Amino acid sequence: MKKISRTLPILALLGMLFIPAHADNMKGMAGMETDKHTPMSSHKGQGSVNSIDTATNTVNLTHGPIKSLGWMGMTMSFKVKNKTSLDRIKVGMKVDFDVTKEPDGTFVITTITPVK
Ligand SMILES: [Cu+2]
Repeated sequence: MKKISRTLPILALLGMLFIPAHADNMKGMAGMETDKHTPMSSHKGQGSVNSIDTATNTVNLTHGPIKSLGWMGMTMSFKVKNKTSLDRIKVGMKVDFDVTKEPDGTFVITTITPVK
């Protein structure tokens, strides 16, 4: 019994450390963070392409941290504003992209290009 009562609090603590990290980050993505004052500002990111959906103009990226947005690196999907920029990229490519926050709070890629 002694052993259990010592281990459980440690497990609970570990859970608290690991679970909220990504949840907090996704809150920022949903537009609940602080950059309301600069809604159309552009942020530069870099990542690799996991999938491209030309029917919905959506691209799934694993991107690195974007400091100007307070984002950690993660895998997520973005709408791409300029259809034709999807013609230049392929699954597996490393890409540079610009992302802006729309008035409705969603994040949209304006330009996406292969890393030179
Ligand atoms: Cu993200």
